Amino acid sequence: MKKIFTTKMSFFFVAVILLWIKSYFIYSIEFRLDIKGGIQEFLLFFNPLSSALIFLGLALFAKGKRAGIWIIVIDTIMTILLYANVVYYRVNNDYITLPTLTQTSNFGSLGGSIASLVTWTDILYAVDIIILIALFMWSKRFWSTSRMSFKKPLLVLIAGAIAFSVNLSMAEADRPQLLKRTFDRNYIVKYLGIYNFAVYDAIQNVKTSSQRVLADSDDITEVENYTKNKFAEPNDELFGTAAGKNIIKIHLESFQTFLIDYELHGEEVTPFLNSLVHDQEEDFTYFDNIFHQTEQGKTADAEFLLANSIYGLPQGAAFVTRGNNTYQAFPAILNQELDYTSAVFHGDYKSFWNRDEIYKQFGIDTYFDASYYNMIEENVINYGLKDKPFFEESMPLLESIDQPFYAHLQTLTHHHPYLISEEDATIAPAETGDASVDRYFQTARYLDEALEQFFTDLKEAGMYDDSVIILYGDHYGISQNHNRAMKELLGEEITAFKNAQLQRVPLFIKIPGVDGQGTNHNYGGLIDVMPTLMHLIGINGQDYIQFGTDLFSDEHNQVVPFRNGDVVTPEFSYVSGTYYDTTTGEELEPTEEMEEIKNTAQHELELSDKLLNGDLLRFYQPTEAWEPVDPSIYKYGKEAYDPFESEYEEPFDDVIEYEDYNKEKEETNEN
Ligand code: GP9
Ligand code: MN
Repeated sequence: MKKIFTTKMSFFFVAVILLWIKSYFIYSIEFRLDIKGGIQEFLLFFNPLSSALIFLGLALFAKGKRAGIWIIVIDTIMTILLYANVVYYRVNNDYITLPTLTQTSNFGSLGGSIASLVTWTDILYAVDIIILIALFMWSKRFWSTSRMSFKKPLLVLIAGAIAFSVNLSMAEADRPQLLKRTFDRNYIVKYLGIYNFAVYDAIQNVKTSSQRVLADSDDITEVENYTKNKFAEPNDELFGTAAGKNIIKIHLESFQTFLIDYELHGEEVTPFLNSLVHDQEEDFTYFDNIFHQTEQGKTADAEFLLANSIYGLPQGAAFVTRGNNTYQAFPAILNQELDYTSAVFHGDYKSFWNRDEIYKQFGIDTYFDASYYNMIEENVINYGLKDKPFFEESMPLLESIDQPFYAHLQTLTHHHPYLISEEDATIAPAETGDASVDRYFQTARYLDEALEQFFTDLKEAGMYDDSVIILYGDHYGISQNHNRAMKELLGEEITAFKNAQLQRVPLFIKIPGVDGQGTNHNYGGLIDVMPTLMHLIGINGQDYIQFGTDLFSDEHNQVVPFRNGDVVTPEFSYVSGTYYDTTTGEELEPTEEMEEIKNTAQHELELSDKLLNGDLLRFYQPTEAWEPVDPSIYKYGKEAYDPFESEYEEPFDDVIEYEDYNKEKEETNEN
């Protein structure tokens, strides 16, 4: 018995087990990880093991008793890292990242209240270290003084690496492309643990900062020349027609253009949106040839395109990996040029897609995230708040902010895997047998109804007639994994060409006091929305770096680069290396001109990447009066702004568990 506790190896394993159990225990009680299903439950328990084996295992390379000291030192460092995250989480509901460490403002809120965040029971989190020290003092006299053979620590590290691979592959099966898509810190911590998250975060930051360091002010000139040359002069009749008006921008989650006027079982799926297309009285201009241009960042990419007229990145979400860049985003421009306020409304928690950080760089004054909404069981489905309560509860919040405002409302129910309760479904599902595709129409209908109600509320509040209203689909909802079902629904084979054409998303714009144009067939992308809006508001876009052009301008460029390098124009489409006639879908032999157009479009994407990777806007002064955005002045959450001081029930306790959620994701792999 004594022998078991007196060797270096046994001391090491005691340390591993204690750190493992402690980490699991702290994750469970301190972080709100929203664990759903057995796999997530298991991984939360399992994930500290690999870190404990690998990090503590390094200590075993030290000679003799020093190995014991190193185990204690490394254990203490890991505990400090974990505990610092606990304290940070208690205030910010988020984890520490390297950039947040350098932005002292993040700790500003911590400063005064640090004492209230730490309780005496926290000392329990160090109990294992005290046990280890005692065990070490007692047992070290029995330890051998020589270095152990290299084999043993090596085996430990290999075991740690195997545990990590098992962990990561199970996590990726449950959440495809977990690390690449850079979803949410919460996900990475849930699946891989806080220690692995810290390593991941460090690697990301080294990558980002090295590219940034190598860039200099000359690099912006090439980008500036390109965008100035592409700039399209405003449409004289429309320029400034919306000056001083509120902007209400509504993000239609996963909404593709094919839904407009689509009939299922002889019924319109989205009668309300269809009425905006067809009813001239509504004065909307509907664009039917707009493409989404997003990649892995999905919603975040769409938001990014609309707020900056800069493309997202080919991999990962710029929202996350370039979340600390300098931007000259639309909300900040509106504020500096015309004294607008800005707010985002969204029924999900603030750290998703790193919104709570990048919004500061965009100059967004208020972020009404899920903490402002009543997230009770009946109001919540899938990723967050259902669209109907979302719009309903957004109304008073919208009325609480200073006008003129830029308000961005982000819907959520019409999101893969399109979960909907029976009471909320007012149209029967499609019958392809592909469950998420079948429900896609039901959640689209639900969104349509939610919008109709919101428009009524806007009218009642007197805001409808006096606001610019924009609606846009953010990205596809049905991926190529569902081609069989889509073929059945659309009555044609989903070829590569057809799939590219399906990347259309609707765009609606209403300008107060200006007649709608009905359907505008101009080709464009989400990249073009900001330049269009700027001109309507009466700000000339020429001074700013924007890759898109005004959709209403006679000089608007109708070449649409996709983020994957494909290109669509009214005449031809370039899809995975092949040219097609956009109208007929027939393959084409490319002319030199077509190749040049395609190359220019791809060059544009490269310039956009260069701009982001080098953080080049920090070198750009758009106007004499321009003041770089200071992210430290923005604070989000009810502590910063709470118009009604409403008390909501503690979220998540009541969130519905979806047993088939993970199963379905596995079947479809990715939405
Ligand atoms: C989550 C929501 C969904 O907050 O925006 O993002 P998506 O999965 O569409 O990128
Ligand atoms: Mn989305």
